[in-house]
This record gives sequence, structure tokens and C-alpha cells, in this order.
Amino acid sequence: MKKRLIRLSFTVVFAALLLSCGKKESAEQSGQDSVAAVPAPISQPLVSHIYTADPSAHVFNDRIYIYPSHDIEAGTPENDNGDHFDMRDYHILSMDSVGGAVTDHGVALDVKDIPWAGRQLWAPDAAYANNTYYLYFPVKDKEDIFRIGVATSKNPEGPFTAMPNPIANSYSIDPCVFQDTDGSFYMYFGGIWGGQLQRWNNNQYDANGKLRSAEETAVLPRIAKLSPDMKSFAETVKEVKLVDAQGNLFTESQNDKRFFEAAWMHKYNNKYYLSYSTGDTHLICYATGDSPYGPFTYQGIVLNPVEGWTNHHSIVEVKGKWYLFYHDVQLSGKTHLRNVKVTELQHQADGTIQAITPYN
Ligand code: FUB
Repeated sequence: MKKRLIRLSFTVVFAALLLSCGKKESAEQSGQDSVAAVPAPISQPLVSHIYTADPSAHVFNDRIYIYPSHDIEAGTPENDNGDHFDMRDYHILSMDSVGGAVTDHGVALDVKDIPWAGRQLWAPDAAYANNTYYLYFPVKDKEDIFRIGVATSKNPEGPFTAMPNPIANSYSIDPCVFQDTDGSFYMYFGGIWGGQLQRWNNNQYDANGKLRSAEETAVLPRIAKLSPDMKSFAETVKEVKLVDAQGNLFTESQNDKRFFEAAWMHKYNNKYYLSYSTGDTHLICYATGDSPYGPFTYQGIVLNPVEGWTNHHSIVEVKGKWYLFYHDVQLSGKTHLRNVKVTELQHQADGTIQAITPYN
């Protein structure tokens, strides 16, 4: 009886997760045995005392640092703009090795200490240069327009001090700062829907900018080289071309391949790998190119859908092995209360990435 109750509660929890995703058939509809429907995650949350998401991982001083969003129950009603992701500070996590003890370094930056910020601290990233650690973060300004800010610290775990203004000419969300092998730094950024990228054309803001219709070409992620001071763009923001094997841009209807948000860049065997979330189809996909600017040719899936609506990741090499940091909602079952995880990632002999399915 006790066993049956446990099975039932698993079924209820999983059915709730599926409903919250709004993307898969329910356990009842599938007609399958409820026990078989229980997903076994391939990895466990790295911390469970706080909710964390959007993990950008880096190795600094031989230690793994994770720069995640810090999810909270703010009580803000859910909508398609993502208002329920109403985060107010960042906590940085670190560990000696994958599988080792995880340290939460406490509050590294609070929205109330960012002079120009309004609300919603979303997915951050970090970089090291000039004997300084830089934390890059998207937050809505006081006009409710997403901009990208930068904060500095002498330590990778912070605390960080925010610059008085956002990075000039920055917009939208999800900065990823990539250091190329020649030492140059580039920022990839952008996200549609709540990330507001559809409002920006030729780097001009249009408050009425609409999402693209099905037959239109999809909105593209953006790139800009960073100046040596790491606090400004060294050039005009450019679009990053993401194309199919024939060199064609994706249309909005191809929403299992087109860019939505969460750009990440890594370099492997001299190739540039742009990975990103497809948002409403819940995949992490990747495309490869021969220059940090692209064009990038679609290759396939990195990570199949996780429990929860959002899918967001980073890919990093640690001591000769590659890892995928990602999140799901295993701890809460709620879209806006996520938990970060890590699993190994394999590049195959031909350079393709072996797709990861997060549940067995
Ligand atoms: O965490 C808030 C937003 O959800 C991120 O900026 C997106 O990438 C999505 O994960």
C-alpha cells in the first residue's frame, strides 16, 4: 500500500510537471503504466537550498565557478513575457571538480545596488581579464527595456560592483562572453518573446516590434566584440547568421531549429560551436562555423527537453573532459523555480555532439 502511494504521488508530481510544460501528453493520455512514466533524471541538482537556473560555467584558478540566475517565489503572475521570472540577486556557486562539494558564495550582486536597474535579473555570464572578474547581466531598466550591464570584482565569486550605466548600445538578454584563442572577447546575446529581441531592428528600438510571422525569417542572435576595458562594445552590434545545410536562414515556422535565447559559444578542434535554446520547442541545438561571427550551420540537438518550460545551458572543458551545465525543475515542479545540474558531454570523432536526453 505504501509503495502504491509513493508511485501515485510520483505520478501526480510528474503529471503536474507535464502540464506545467504544456508540451507533452499526460501520463493518463499515454495510457502507459504510471510507474513507467516516472522519469529518472540523469543527474541531480547541484544545490537544493536555493533555486538556481541558466548556469554559465567557467574554470578560474583551477576551480569551477557557476554563474546562475537565482530563482525566487516573488509572487509575480505568470505570462508570456516571463514576468514570473522576477529574480532580484545573484549567488555564485563553485566546486573543485564535477561531483565535488558545491559552495554557495552568498549574494554577489543585488538589483538594488544596480543604479539603472528596474526589475528581473536574468541569465548572467562572467569573464576574466585585466586582473578583474566581470559579471555580465541582463536586467530591465527603469523604462522596462532589457539592457545588459557589467559589474566587477577582484574575486570570481564576487561581491561585484555594478557600473553606473548599462553597456552602451546593449539590449535584450542572455549575454555569453567568449574568449577566443587569440585573446579577443566577444559577447553573444539576445532572446525573443519576453527577452524583447523582436523589438530591435538595425539596433534601433521599436516598442511595437512584433514577433515574426511563420513565413518570415527568424530573428537572429547578436554579437559584438568587447573593448579591452571589457565594459563597452568595440564595434557596432551585428546579427549572427544561423543557416541550414543549404545556407538558408530559418523561418519562424522552423521553431525546432531557429534561435530563441540562451546563446553559448565554445571552440573545439578550431571550430566555433554556437549552441542555443529553441524556446517554445524546448531544445538546446547547435550550429558550427569557422569564425566567431559565423555564419553558423545547424548541426543538431545538444539537449532534449527538460522538465519545465525553459532550457538553458553552458558547455565547458574541465581537465580534458567536456561538460554540459543545464537546469530543470526537479526540486519544485514549477517553471520559474529551477535547479542547475551538470552532465558529461561528448564530441564524437566527426566533431558532432552526441545529443543528451536528460531522463532515462
Ligand atoms: O531565467 C530567465 C530567463 O529564462 C533566461 O534569461 C532565459 O534564457 C530563460 O532561461
